Amino acid sequence: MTDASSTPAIPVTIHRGDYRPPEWQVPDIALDFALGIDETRVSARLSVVRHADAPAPLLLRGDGITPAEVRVDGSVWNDWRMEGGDLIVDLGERTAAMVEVDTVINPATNTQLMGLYASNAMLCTQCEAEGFRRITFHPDRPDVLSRYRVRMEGDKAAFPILLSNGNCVEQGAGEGGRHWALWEDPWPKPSYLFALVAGDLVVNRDSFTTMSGRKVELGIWVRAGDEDRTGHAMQALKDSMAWDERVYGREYDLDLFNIVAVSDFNMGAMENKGLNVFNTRYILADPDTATDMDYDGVEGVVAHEYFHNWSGNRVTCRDWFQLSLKEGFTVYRDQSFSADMGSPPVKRIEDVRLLRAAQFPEDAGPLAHPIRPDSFQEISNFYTATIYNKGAEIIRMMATMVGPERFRKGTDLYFDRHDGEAATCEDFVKAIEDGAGIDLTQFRLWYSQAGTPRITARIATDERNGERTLHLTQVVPATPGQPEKAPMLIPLRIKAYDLDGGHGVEEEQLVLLDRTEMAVPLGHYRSPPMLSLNRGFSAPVIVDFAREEGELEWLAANDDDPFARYEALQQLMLDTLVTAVSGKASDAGAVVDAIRQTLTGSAADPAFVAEAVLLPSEAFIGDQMVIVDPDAIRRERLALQAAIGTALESEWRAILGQLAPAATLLTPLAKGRRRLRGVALAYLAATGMGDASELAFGIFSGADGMTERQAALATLAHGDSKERAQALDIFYRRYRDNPLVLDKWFQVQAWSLRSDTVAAVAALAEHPDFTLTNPNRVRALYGALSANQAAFHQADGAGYRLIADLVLALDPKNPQTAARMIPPLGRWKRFGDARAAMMKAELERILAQPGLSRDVTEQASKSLL
Ligand code: 0A1
Ligand code: ZN
Repeated sequence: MTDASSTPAIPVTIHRGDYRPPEWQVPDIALDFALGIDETRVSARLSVVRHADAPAPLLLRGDGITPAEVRVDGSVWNDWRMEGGDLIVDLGERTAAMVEVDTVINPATNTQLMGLYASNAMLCTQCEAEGFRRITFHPDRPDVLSRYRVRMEGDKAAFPILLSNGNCVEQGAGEGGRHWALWEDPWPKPSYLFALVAGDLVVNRDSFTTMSGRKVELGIWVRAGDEDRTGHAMQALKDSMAWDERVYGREYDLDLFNIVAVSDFNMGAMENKGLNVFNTRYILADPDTATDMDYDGVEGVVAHEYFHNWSGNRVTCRDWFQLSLKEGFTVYRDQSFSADMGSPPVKRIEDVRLLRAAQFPEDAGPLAHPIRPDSFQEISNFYTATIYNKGAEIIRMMATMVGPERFRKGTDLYFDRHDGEAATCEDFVKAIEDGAGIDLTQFRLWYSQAGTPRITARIATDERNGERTLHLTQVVPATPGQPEKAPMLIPLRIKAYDLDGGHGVEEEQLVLLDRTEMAVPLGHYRSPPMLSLNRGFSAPVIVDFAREEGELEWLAANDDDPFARYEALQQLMLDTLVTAVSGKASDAGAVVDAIRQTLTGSAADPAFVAEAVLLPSEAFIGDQMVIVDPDAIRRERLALQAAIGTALESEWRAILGQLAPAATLLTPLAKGRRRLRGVALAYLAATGMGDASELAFGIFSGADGMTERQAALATLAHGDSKERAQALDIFYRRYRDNPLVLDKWFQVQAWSLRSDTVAAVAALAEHPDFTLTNPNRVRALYGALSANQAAFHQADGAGYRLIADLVLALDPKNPQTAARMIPPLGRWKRFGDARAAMMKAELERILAQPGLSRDVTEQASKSLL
């Protein structure tokens, strides 16, 4: 066996239109593992059945493995050959056969974290999307579904716990201190949902009784010492199970549900059938080490993976072009769940903020792709904000257009029709059409057209009679490979407020914008109506609307849709900032007044207030401009922050003067109050007031939990006080043995608004606690740097160089995580000629590296276009 990756020199492009049904199915598969950290022997028995009419060779995918022996129907078989990494077995005229292949793999040297790998002396698997082929030869495509029987054997001291999908049906002791277990999963599944875990783990056990009265045993498996930090994940799991029954009528279908937390993991978590594998950061939480945001992350990801049991596992994807079928729908489901568990408006604001931060730039850059892509080279590169988050918005729009009851009829029909199948996005849309009774012909364009639609709104007045008309236009921008676009169906929730007693409609309406230009009669208004547009962010679009003077202020204070209130205040801040950045005189007065109003608003939920008064991010300000000037944005944003800090000093001090809620209190109200305190501290610190560092240090030292501690540390990290150094040092010494908290220590320094952050990141990369082998650590340092606009775009190009160096160093170890660092370099068109030249030069330097992975090659070469 070799561990060489079978990456071809010239990446092959795979096209959605080339899909052909599999010629062979594998109804049953038995796997036998003789486990060892640096040598694991795998024997696979595949019962294969021909579906093609004529004889066809059996194509079994492989990546970095070689067959030790091939047997067919019990006899050694020589009619096979290798093609690239794949194994082609010639079965002659046979229509069915039992094919056995033995392989040997080395989990210890598997730094890609795909297939079977070692993490902290434990063995675990990651098979989505195409990792199963690194374990054994197999068609390894999601439309081949099999029943799995998994036997594993290993040293009992090293691997006391042996887990796989489904139920443990037998176990026993072997010779020489070894033991074994046999697991069976009754539900046919694609290979990407296979999982195995072996190691020294402890469990938090609980149970859940389903709506039909079946008792399900729940287990969360972690390393000894971590079990006390699994309570929140367990509660989230039980809440998710109950929610999916209540809201979607979906019941869990095995007697056992296990979750395992691993430290080295490329993504957030994985929905393997009955055995979810999680990044520790989405399982472990206690008030001393996790922020409120971390707690919410745990709850959301546990729900997401659990919901996949129906949207993903029971109904899976036909091919990887359909990835958004399971991901968009499941993100929509987890967003709805989290909204129900906390505050719906605040959750909506957070989701939209994420969409704008991660997906809009993707849709506007060289890597733009529709939620159902037409081609790819490496599927790992398509686990994107477009597939996930824009995908969720597409599902949300369907739900908005038909309402909750009809939407439920649609999803019921979808699950009924396709249970046990590998389905397509088209199958989902058809089920919603048929079940909910709606024509989605034009709406389907959301699946095929990339790019964020841009809407222009204008209100015209008929001077003779005071009739007002809303004129809407839409433009879907050109994206790579899609120069021309057709107009989309865009559902816009709108409401026009009448301040002056005309006869305007004051009810909310759902406008279905389905053409390039459209006129919507609003009725008669004596003075211009206050128009609330795209309420609740009903469509993932950009709206340009030249507003009347004072309109945004009015909406920020009075709109009855909280999202629209938030949006109005954000727009007011954006307008002020964009004016300032373009060198024109701007006035912070209106923003200050609107923030004051929001702070003192009577029924104000502190979590909502905290979100609403937060300034837009530097990146989002940049997104409003044709050519981004990161330094001017940094300067003007800090200036506005300081002005707001000074003008509302007593309000901020009053918020901080109140007692902080106990860190153990995790109610939405307590979380909201902590969030608002963090925002207040940041505003005060921005003023540079004499006591700001002391104040922050006081909060840092006095904090009884991580939310306040991290907020204070992050605030201090922006400055250069002696308290900054002290706090960083205290934090490091206290948490140096807790990897997840140490990630925060790296992260707050890379987030810093100081002018020496790039140099600081370069120095931190040499820190003894920094390592390229842990994706969380890499993201904490370098991911934070590329999210720090002015630092990443430092004028001398040092930020770009650092990221490119990282990509080159990481690619040979972990191409998937390396490739994820490239997209920020691909935004060169927006940052002016000097920066563009440097960014392109770094992309070219990456591409010049011999032996580059398919992952990085695809991202870097597309980023240059
Ligand atoms: N399906 C998972 C995401 C996931 C995808 C690929 C992975 O490989 C490293 C891991 C996880 C989800 O949506 O949660
Ligand atoms: Zn998912």
